[in-house]
Amino acid sequence: MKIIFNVMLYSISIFLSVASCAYSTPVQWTQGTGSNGNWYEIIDNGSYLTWNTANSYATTSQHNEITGHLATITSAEENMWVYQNLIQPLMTGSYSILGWLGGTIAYGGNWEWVTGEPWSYENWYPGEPNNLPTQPSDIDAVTFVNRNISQVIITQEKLADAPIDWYIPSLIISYYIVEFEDNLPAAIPEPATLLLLGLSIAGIRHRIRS
Ligand SMILES: [Ca+2]
Ligand SMILES: [Ca+2]
Repeated sequence: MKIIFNVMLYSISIFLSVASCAYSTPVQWTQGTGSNGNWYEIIDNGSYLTWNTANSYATTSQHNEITGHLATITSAEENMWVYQNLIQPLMTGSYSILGWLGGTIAYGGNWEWVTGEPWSYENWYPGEPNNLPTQPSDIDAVTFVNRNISQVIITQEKLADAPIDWYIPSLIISYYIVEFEDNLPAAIPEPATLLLLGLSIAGIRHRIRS
């Protein structure tokens, strides 16, 4: 009997999570300075989700046969366009809209976008980033911050950092923003890959000479 009850509970929780997950329609950035033709979508998971889960959902989603990734905000224009077209329309109640983006930082490292695009634009909310990794196992990620408390919007198009498993009941990160682009720059090889590549080229040269 207990097993059946557990199965029922599990089924109900799956149903609830599916039913509360709200998909929007991807919107294309076609006009204005910096417009890149990419599509963007904000998805409300309906409940707390970690950055890893959001990243996995984003990289397995497709639009027009283009695979998505968590959005990368690499210019003031992109920052404002995403804010005005995806986030602002949702700011109708006195609640927070916190959505994962595709930026992370590891302990002792630098901020990186999941696409390998250069980290050259920043638009931090005052006081951010303030959750930088303090342990070798820590990774933090970047999120849009839009808190609308008591009908007063206290933050707008700014970004903040948060631990990838951030969970505070009053400030749940339940959204994630996906970007679909088919003109991604070629990924920059990791230093270790470059070293291996260099060694194998050296090996080929050696064999050719000998
Ligand atoms: Ca981008
Ligand atoms: Ca923070």
